[in-house]
This record gives sequence, structure tokens and C-alpha cells, in this order.
Amino acid sequence: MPGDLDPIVAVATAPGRGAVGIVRVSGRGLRPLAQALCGRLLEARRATYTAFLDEQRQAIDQGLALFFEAPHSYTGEDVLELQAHGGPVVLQMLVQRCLQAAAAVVEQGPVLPHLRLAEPGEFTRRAFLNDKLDLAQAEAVADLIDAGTQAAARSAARSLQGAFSSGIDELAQRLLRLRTLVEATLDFPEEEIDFLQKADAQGQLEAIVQSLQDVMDQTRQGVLLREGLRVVIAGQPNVGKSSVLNALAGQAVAIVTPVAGTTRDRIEQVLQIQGVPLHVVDTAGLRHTEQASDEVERIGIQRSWEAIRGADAVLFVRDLARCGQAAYDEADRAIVQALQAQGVPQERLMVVFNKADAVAPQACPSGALAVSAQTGQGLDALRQALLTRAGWQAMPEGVALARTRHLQALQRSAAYLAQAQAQMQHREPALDLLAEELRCAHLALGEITGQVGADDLLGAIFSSFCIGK
Ligand SMILES: Nc1nc2c(ncn2[C@@H]2O[C@H](COP(=O)(O)OP(=O)(O)OP(=O)(O)O)[C@@H](O)[C@H]2O)c(=O)[nH]1
Ligand SMILES: [Mg+2]
Repeated sequence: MPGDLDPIVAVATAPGRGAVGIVRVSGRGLRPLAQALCGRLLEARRATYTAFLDEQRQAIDQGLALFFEAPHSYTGEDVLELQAHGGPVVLQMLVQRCLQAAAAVVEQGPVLPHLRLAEPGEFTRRAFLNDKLDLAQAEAVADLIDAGTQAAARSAARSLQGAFSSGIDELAQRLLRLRTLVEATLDFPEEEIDFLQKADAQGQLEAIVQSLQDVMDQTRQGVLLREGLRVVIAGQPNVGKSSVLNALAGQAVAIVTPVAGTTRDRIEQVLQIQGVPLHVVDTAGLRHTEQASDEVERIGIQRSWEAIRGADAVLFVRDLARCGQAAYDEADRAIVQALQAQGVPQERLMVVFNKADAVAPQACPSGALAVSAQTGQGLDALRQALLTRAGWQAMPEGVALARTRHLQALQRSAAYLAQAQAQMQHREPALDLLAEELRCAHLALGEITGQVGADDLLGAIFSSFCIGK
């Protein structure tokens, strides 16, 4: 990022009107700027009620000024926060005044390098670069702000406090010790195998692999809580797909009528089950295009197939009231074949029988998921089945929010460790190869917390933040 050491300024509060709005400045040597803006010296870490002055020393607004002296601040640099009234115009005037005052301070003496507007996420990026947070914690800041459910917010807070990072750090430490052992052995080739056996290198490696598996299981839960599951409801027209969506959502999201072909376009709704976000998509009923009533329905059916191809789980709804009728069963079989032809794997398919209220209990296939969108029967079991399909396991100690990026790094690390295990099981292990596999596994772990971080990775992560954070 250009000008990484320049001081930066931004409005830190959300756009729009509010009781309070915050302008935040971070950089080195901000004291003279604070003095120019507030007309007085600010005591560090103490709220000072003051006017915020323009060039002519007229008040633009008044509020609280807070000065945090480096390194005791969010970014690790000097930070000045002006808590003003939360109007967009006032806040922009304050930002302009900061830029102007900084330029004036520079003219008086080269105390303050050039102040500029902050890029998205730049405050947190500095906190990371100044070792205030590791990378996974910095990501948790953005995830906490973006959290769409209470469970996601709590889990993000847990990650921000370091619950996720400390598990990764502990693994990385153990891996480092094993690497040291193997690399030390490389220097004494005549005793190498003996030496490793005495230190139980193989046992250590196995224990690390097991711990990595545990961390991966927990991370999967954290990713699920952040990213959720994409569920597409599909089936023939009139089986009650939209009714199932409405019943799960607890509101009339989609239009329901007895007319086959009611739903024409995809309807998306985010539901929460035990805090796990489910992105549920209702689709137009599937039937042969020549049976479709018009062009709109034909396009709707195409869109249904597109949605099905992108789904994590397909809820295939069948109508108990019509099961057993030859034409209906034949059409369902055709859908199953088409799903296979479209490459939807069996494990992604969940069959649910609807309209259980309309038939005798013995008409429901035993062991199958039977519901009634109308009476609510079986819906809890359906919710539970969706969670199970997602791989959700509520953890008593709580889940730390995680990202797909973390899971991928763990998977890479696990793959290197598997190669290392294979190497170690050779009768005559090639120790240099073993050392290299362990080094790669260690580096993959380091990417998670940012101990090993490529610049483009940092750019991608911080650019998704909001400005002022
Ligand atoms: N008895 C009974 N009727 C239901 C149930 N669920 C839906 N229906 C009725 O079935 C008809 C079709 O329901 P929809 O939810 O519109 O069905 P759909 O699958 O979305 O239909 P399309 O959008 O046309 O593909 C409506 O008359 C509903 O009232 C149920 O559980 N029991
Ligand atoms: Mg419908």
C-alpha cells in the first residue's frame, strides 16, 4: 500500500445521521495536530470536552477528544479521536479541517508527514503490522462488524479475543519443535534414525496430526457459522415448495396457490437455525418445458436448474398426496435422473415428503422425512436434518468464527503432514524430504495468523473492510 507510514484520517462511524459521529486519525507524532484542532494540549487516554476549531479558531462543533499515545492505541501509532455530533456535513468538515491543519503543521516544521484519507481497513491493517492483532484476529474485527446473527457475533468476538489463533499458535509451536529436532538430526547423518526414534519423532508427528484434525473440525464449524449453507428447494409444481419455505421462515415470503406453476422466479430468504445462517432458495416447479404454461415459466425452470447446480444441499420436495400415481411418480423419477445428469451428488440430495396431513400416517415411507407445511408437523425434524446435512455440531465451549481461507490453509498443512508421515514410515526415511514437508506444513499454518503473509493476501483481506476500521 502506498504511503504506509503516512498519517491517515477517516470518519469511523457509519454513514448517515446519528447522535455521535467519530473522526479518527492515526499516525506518528499527532500531538501538534491535536493541539491545532482543539486549541489545547490533550492528556493521553482522558476524554476532554472541547471545541473543534477551524483555521480562524471558530468552533466547527464541540464534543469529546481522545488522544492515545503510541504504542498504547488500537493501531499502535498515535491515535486521535474526535467524537462530534453525528451529521455527515459536520463530520466531513472535521475531516477537511484535519487535512488542512496537518498541512499547516507540516509548514511550521516537518513534524507531521502528509496526512491523507484512509483506505478501507487501513486502521486495522496498521494494528496488524504493529503486532496489536494477528491476521485471524484482524479478520474477526470485520466479521464482528458484518455478523448477521447473534451466534456469529459471539463467535467473532471469541476469535477476536484470540481463541482461534491460540489453537493455531499452539500447533505451530509443536510443529516448530519437531522441525528443530529433524533439522538438527540432518547434521549427524550416521546416528540420524536412532536419534529420531529415541525422541519419538513419529509419536510427536502423529499427535500433531491428530490435533490438526481437531482444529480442522472446529474450524469447519466456525466457517459454517460465518458462511452458512445454500439450500435450494426443488421439485415438481404444486408439491408445496413455497409452502415449505414459508413454514421454515415463519412468514409468507413466497406466494402459494393451488395453481401449478405459481412460482416463476427464484425467491431467496436467509433463515437461522441455531444461529447457523441458511440461504434458502425457492424455485419454479420442475416439469418438461413443453408442459410449461408460457415462456416465463420456461425461463423460471432454467433458473431453477442453475440454482440447483450451485447448491450445497437440494431439498427435493415430494407430494405425499400424489405419490403412487403413475404419472406423478414417473415425473419424480425423471427429476432424480436429471439431478444425476446435472452432476448433483447423492449426498447433496435431501428428500422430504410434504402434505403429511393429507394422507394416513402409514402412507409415509418409513424412515423418510415427512412434513406438513400446513400444520407444521415434522418441521423441527427437517430443521435438524438440515443442520446435520450442514455438518453442524453445537460445541459446548462455543465456536470461534473462521473463514474458508483458514480451512484451506489447515487442509494444505494436513496434506504436507500426511506426506511427512509417509516419509517417516519408510524403512530408510529421506530426512531432507521429511524436513521440507514439515517446513511447508508449518508455513501453511503461519498463513492463518499472518506470521507468513504475502502482500497480496493482506491486500485482499483488508480491502474488504469498511473505511475507518
Ligand atoms: N394439505 C396440504 N396442502 C399443502 C401443503 N403444503 C402446500 N399445500 C398446498 O399445495 C398447493 C401448492 O402449494 P405451493 O407451496 O404453492 O407449491 P409449490 O411447490 O411452490 O408450487 P409451484 O410454485 O407452482 O411450483 C397449495 O394449494 C397449498 O395450499 C401441506 O402440507 N398440506
Ligand atoms: Mg412455489
